[in-house]
Amino acid sequence: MYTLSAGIWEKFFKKKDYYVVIVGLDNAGKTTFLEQTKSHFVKDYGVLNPSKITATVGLNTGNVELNNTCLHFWDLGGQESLRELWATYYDDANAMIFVVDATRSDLFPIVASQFKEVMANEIVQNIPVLVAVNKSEMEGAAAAAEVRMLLEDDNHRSDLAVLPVSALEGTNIERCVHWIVRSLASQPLYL
Ligand code: G3D
Repeated sequence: MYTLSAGIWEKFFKKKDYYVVIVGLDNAGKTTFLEQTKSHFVKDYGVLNPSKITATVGLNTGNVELNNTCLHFWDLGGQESLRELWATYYDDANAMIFVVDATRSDLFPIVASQFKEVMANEIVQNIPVLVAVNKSEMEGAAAAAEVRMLLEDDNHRSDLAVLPVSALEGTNIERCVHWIVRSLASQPLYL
């Protein structure tokens, strides 16, 4: 009985920490996404200054608090040599954001094979995954539905979302973060 009430208390009232990995090819906009997330959710963080964003060589981190949830973001470098390191972060990850540059359809075959590899990981199969179809404000950018078709293949999962975003302009950033929080909150309660 105690365990049950302690479990319910924890689920609803205790501040929860979750780890969210942000992956995607180099230049997809991962760091901009994280910076924009911080400027939306962290008080007094300041306005995003794109010229201060440089390529991710190792890891960028950022924390965002919403209600009783703290999201710890890890923005992982996307260069080919760094991609094999992504999996070393999955063990502790509770959710994933996979950023796609919607303007680079020439890279879609690489994106699709990278996504397939990521989704084949057993840990990733059990955490919510949000595909941020970035740079969607640009003329000629692929629509989210097109990217969904490209990536979905046999991934018909309910905890997979594909959303158009503009990390630069901040479009849909809040929606993405709220989707992550909702998906994490609806995970089963283990007592
Ligand atoms: P990465 O962390 O995935 O490597 P970055 O990518 O966040 O460093 O972004 C790479 C480039 O894409 C940056 O431009 C950045 O301003 C741009 N970018 C990121 N998000 C968007 C977006 O939503 N729309 C547009 N138009 N550009 C975006 P530079 O010129 O600094 O390389």
